[in-house]
Amino acid sequence: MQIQPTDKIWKNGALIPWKDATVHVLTHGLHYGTGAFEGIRCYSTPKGPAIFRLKEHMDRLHTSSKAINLKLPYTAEALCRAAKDTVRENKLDSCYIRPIAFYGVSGIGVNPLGYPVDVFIIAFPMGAYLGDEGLKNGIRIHTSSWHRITSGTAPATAKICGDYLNSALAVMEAKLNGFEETLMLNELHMVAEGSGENIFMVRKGKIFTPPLNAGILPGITRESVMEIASDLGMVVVEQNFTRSELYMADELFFTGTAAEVTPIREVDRRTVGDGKPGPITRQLQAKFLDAVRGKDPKYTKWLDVVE
Ligand code: PPE
Repeated sequence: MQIQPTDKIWKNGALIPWKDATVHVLTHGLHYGTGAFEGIRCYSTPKGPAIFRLKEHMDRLHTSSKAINLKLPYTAEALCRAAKDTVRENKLDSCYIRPIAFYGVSGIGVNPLGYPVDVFIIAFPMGAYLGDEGLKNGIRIHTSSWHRITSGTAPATAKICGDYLNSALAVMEAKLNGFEETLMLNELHMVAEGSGENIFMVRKGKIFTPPLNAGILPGITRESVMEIASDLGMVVVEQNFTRSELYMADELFFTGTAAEVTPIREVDRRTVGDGKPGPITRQLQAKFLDAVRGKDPKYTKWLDVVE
């Protein structure tokens, strides 16, 4: 995905020019994936630009960092302020925000304990992650031959840079095979998640999504959609399910900050439902998009206005 540069990037407490936001080639995080990151969206709302569930994202950055023994030198509150400063400074109305923290430069070797930590926050405009067409009419996916990383190998429930080699392998495989996204199973052959999205399945009016112990990222969009669904009186069950159950689904959709609520219209060359986004997917997508754009008073609690 191409991005449009903005003016400033937040680095270790200061806003610096976009072109100066570089790292040394000996950065530990580059060699060994020892970093944690976030993906956050800021939406244009009637009250101006507002960041969706900012505190939850910065809290997750802390949780992810803890999993790799990385001590973040900034509190979640300080990082929230920094994210808002970055959006304001770049005069962005709606954008994607990418905070990243990683072990920096000291020596060489796998052990990063004692290394300095660098923190950056980048903000830039972003449209529909899986395309406008995908958001509207649904995408085609397949089941990856790569399993989702297991919790016995790496912290699967944390957003760690190195974990994304797994996602990158899986999404490249999908693209090379002509699909728009991938779906990974875990080592127990249970459905886990996409390369950067959580998955939901609808069958006979009930909604299912894998539990955290399937080895998935605890998605903030996932949690928001679960809350919206329950507010609408829908039943959402966190339960493991198999690949073959996907073929019996009435509806499937992905959730994620970047992907928002993206319907899935085909899985492993099998049409989902009648091949069009189903009624539950459409209703949840509409409610979610209203919530993030500040159009539903019930969910303005999730918005942090950039004054
Ligand atoms: N699973 C994975 C593996 C994942 O990376 C994401 C976010 C999610 C689930 C959904 O989590 P949440 O955003 O909190 O609802 N993926 C981010 C990165 C995408 C990228 O291209 O980089 C995102 O959506 O921002």
